[in-house]
Amino acid sequence: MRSAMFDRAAARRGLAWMSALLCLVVLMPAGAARADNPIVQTIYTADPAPLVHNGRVYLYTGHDEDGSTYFTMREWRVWSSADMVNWTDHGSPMSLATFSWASADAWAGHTIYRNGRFYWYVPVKNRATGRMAIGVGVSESPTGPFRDALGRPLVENGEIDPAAFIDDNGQAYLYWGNPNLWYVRLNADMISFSGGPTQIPLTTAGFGARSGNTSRPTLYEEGPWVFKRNGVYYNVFAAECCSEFIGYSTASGPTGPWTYRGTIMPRQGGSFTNHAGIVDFNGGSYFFYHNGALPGGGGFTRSVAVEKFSYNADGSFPTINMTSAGAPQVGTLNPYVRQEGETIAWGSGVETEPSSAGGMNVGWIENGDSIKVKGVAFGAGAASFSARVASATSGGRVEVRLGSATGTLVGTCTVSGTGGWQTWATVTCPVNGVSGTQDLYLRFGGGSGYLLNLDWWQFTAR
Ligand SMILES: [Ca+2]
Ligand SMILES: [Ca+2]
Repeated sequence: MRSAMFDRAAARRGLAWMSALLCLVVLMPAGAARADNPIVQTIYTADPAPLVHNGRVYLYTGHDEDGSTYFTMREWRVWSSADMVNWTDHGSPMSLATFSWASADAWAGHTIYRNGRFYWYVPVKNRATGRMAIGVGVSESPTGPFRDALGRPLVENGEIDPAAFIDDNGQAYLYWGNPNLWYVRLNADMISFSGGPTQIPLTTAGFGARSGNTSRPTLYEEGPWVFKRNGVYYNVFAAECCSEFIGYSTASGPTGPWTYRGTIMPRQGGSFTNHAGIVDFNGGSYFFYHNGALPGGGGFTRSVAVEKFSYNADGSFPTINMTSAGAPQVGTLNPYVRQEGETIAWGSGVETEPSSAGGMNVGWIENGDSIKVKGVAFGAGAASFSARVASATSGGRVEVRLGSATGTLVGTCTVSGTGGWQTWATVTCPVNGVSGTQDLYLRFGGGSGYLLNLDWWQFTAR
């Protein structure tokens, strides 16, 4: 299995090296903060759909395959965070294989919660018709696994980019469309609907006049994101390809009539598409999008990023620009409880995979690779560091460092071979001089080749 992944891993190593170089070249002169955008460094991600549930932000994305020259996407991915900077990788709980009737194109989806279940609406190609259709996955957990709720498309008209919305009165809607814009009224079960698909008129008053090419009647391109705030209905969408910017319209009801309100995020970022997802979390508002910011990135190798913003007093959006700094951290991370190795603010050289112990683990770890965990609250001080590790080779070492990957070394755990990449053992080593709130770096050292895998880690207090 590992050897089969070698080519991919080799490609990733190049990516990681370039990533590290990018940090040095672009960020070091700026001083201060290191980049936390894009959110994920281990793979290319696209089409963010954030969902707040029980004090965490769950981020549902697509996955652009390495080296894509088209929208080559076979699975969806889930990440979560309690602080907007350290993101836990929950792997891929839904893929094309989930939908027996789907043949290709695991494209931009949206997940919504209702009555104890999570519904994940996705566009995929229907093998039987060759057209794009909307399927719906369902799970009792935000991280899945998701199963096909229907065994067939929920709705199919050759268009894409579903987004669900539940109004205050309980009526749910599913919006979607490219090049047109559609909705249906979803029933309370969220997997059936009443009435037929209805087209939302694309008028220039509703969705803006194009200034460039006139291949479409309005600015509306794709990717609707519909929500309600202070009694106003918002429809945020990707506008006027190519490159796309993010624009929005508002209405007094969920089906319009819509009024175009202008640009949120200008054309930026090295991807000719963009896709918005917006949530409020812990008193702040957050705008998710994608760009081509990772090394090797572009229109078919995208990465999801996030910015914090505040609505204007009149409810309008400010202009939101892409940054490499990302959103500020909400609170801190507790090192005295188990933290997953795959909870990462910035990873250099590492990848993830499903762990035999459940969840995911970090792998493909080589000499010099590192993981940044931001804003770790050590308080009065830590006494020891433990890590759950595995190694099919002769292991290596986990260096506990502060401030940067080459920052102060406060402890080193030596890892021996455990007899397999999924044969887990716990190593513990003392740490000294660790207190207060720090950016923690786990830096890996050893010989050549893959050294060890990391499932989780935890400190003990002094
Ligand atoms: Ca590596
Ligand atoms: Ca883990």
